[in-house]
Amino acid sequence: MGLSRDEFKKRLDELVLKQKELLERKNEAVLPGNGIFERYKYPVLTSQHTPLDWRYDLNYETNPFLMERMGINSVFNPGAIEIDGKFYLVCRVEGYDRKSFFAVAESDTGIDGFRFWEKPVLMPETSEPDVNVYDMRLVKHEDGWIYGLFCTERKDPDAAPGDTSSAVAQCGIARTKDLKEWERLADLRTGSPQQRNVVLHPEFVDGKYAFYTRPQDGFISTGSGGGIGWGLSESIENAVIEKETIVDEKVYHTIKEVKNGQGPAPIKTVMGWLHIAHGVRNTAAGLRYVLYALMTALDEPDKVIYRPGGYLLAPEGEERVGDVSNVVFCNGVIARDNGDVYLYYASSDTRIHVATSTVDRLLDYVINTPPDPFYSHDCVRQRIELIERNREIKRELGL
Ligand code: M1P
Repeated sequence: MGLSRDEFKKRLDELVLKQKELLERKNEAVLPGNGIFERYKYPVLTSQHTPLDWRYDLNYETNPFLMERMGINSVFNPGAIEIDGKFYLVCRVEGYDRKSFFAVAESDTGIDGFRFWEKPVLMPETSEPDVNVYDMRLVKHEDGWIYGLFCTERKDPDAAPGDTSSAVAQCGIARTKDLKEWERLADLRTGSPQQRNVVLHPEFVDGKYAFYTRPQDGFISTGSGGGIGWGLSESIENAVIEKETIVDEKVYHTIKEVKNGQGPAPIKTVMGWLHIAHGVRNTAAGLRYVLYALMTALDEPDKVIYRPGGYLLAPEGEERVGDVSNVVFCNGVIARDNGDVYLYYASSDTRIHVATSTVDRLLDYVINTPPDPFYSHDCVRQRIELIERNREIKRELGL
């Protein structure tokens, strides 16, 4: 029973060749784009980019059909960081068994050529094992460490008998110097029953560690909580937020009417802290996740100074479809010293894409995009003003 040794070798060669083609595929910007950012033709990482030896038993004796023994379902929601000119993504990788874990992939270009390191990250645990971990936000903090904040999920101890899906989400914290050795710290403690989308601010504020949070009552629903929160902690080893305030709340009949959450750590610019966040609205087809931007004051990172209306990036084409369709989610961005910005976003909880822009373009977007007027009538007025301003320009341009 099983393949002959020759057939086994032939099948293995085919698998290796197919993956080589995928890994070496060059990416290209989709032009002309919208001027704010460029999307790219191909995702930068998918489940098929994971090494074959993570999925196949390559031993003829124990796997004579050369079957995929332990499949990878999806690769998404990566934290991102640049170290010595290289692009690193700490991806959320989900096995066929539904468990997520972290794995590092690196690239020289940031738009293609991402390769996973030999093994995924074996994240140390606290005394209370994580059932699932996901969505790491990487932050180079001014204290000298690289922090990875992520969601740690455990079964809800108060779940009713027979309820095998209720979970409690909290913020796990780990730190590293090289993305290889990780020191796990105590989970963040706040007054909220649940936390997701917690992000460490890169600088001390009033001499304390500062966190963007997302207080929520339930696992999925934010209930009376919600909004991007903010809190300070004396310590990072045993981080506790005594007082949580809301920086950016969810708002009726907007792209963030159901919930929202901070994306990656904000980018420091001359004009303020530039934030990418996600907003969630309800539809008959379920929740729709889009990305939006805002800016907070340099000296008060919890005070919003620009709030462009509407979304920055929404799912398009194949991005719309996946395990959790109609979702884009971003928890990783790289802003280089030359002002180039690489925004890593996942589509439909399935695969990772990149969009490129610059700090200058994003500043222009955040500062000059009109805020959401919240009423249809005012939205029309806003658009008519644009049309009228364009009338003369169009004449000059001969349009
Ligand atoms: O499925 C969409 C996203 O749902 C959650 O985000 P939020 O807490 O804002 O609802 C997260 O589980 C995220 O990983 C996921 O992409």
